[in-house]
Amino acid sequence: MPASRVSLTRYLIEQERDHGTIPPQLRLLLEVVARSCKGISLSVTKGALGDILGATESENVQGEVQKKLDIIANEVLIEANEWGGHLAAMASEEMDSIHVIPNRYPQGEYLLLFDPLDGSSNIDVNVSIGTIFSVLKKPTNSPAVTEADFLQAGNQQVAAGYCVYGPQTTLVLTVGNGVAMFTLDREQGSFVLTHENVKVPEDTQEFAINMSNMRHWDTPVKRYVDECLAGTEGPREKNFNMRWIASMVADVHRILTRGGVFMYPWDKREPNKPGKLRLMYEANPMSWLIEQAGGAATNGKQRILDIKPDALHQRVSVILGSKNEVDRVTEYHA
Ligand code: AHM
Ligand code: MG
Repeated sequence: MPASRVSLTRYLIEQERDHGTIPPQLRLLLEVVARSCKGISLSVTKGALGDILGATESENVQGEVQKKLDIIANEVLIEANEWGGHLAAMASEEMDSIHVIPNRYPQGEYLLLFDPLDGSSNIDVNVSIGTIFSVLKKPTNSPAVTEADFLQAGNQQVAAGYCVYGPQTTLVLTVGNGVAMFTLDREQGSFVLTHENVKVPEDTQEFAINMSNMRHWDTPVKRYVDECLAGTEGPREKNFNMRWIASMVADVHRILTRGGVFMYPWDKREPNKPGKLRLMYEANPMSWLIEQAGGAATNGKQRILDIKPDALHQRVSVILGSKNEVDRVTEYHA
């Protein structure tokens, strides 16, 4: 912990002062996202007492049944971000199409994308979940916003982060100048800077993948995991540990904290889809955070941040984390 407590607001102001990376509209945006996450965190902690558990009868654009909390979190983010004048439009994993800021409010220059509640299968079982967000700039000055404005590669992000709702509520942020972590002080109601210059170790002995899909994987992923499982007797000559939380936020948070490699690769269950995870709401923000912490992120063939999206809800294969392991899995794909 730094000697004096640095709030999120102070961090953002000092970043702007020192590096010029957070103009006032972007600061407002990040503070509003953080405030939304505080609200979502409160709902999460209420659990069965707050009527937030269980599923709804609706499905999202990907055909997944929406949980109550998916919808609540989505609404919290939309309502909080609509009126401030910092955004032109929003896009969410839980909405079919983009949400343009209504005419009654001023329109700003930023685009906000989010997975309002990541790790939905963990809500009802009281396991860590989170909110993931990504910020782009609207590419044109025209007042009309279209879906095409969102279709920018991840290397164009101006801010990205997530908030993990676990034993602690932690907000993790990059604006392109390293990664900072803020822990929610519940008594004060504020996010306090608790880690700066987060670094992912280049090497690791821990991997994260849903092993139940093993029979559907492609050869390079199978080879990599087989070699990890062979331990000291195999070509890697060391033992590996495995973790799979099924909340990307929680798996990525562990990797940012102590290293590791996370994989949700393409597999043969749905061969026409490039993967399960979404490029714009999950892979891009997480990849930028990981790279900003010295790690790497690819889809097996190319850097995720260089993928030019051709659809808002596009999916992608994801391999991210400790650099030397990501490089190895990527080489196996060559
Ligand atoms: P969600 O955004 O609907 O929660 O889905 C994404 C989640 C990721 O957080 C996690 O890595 C993955 O889905 C887990 O999938 P699986 O249940 O196939 O292991
Ligand atoms: Mg998700």
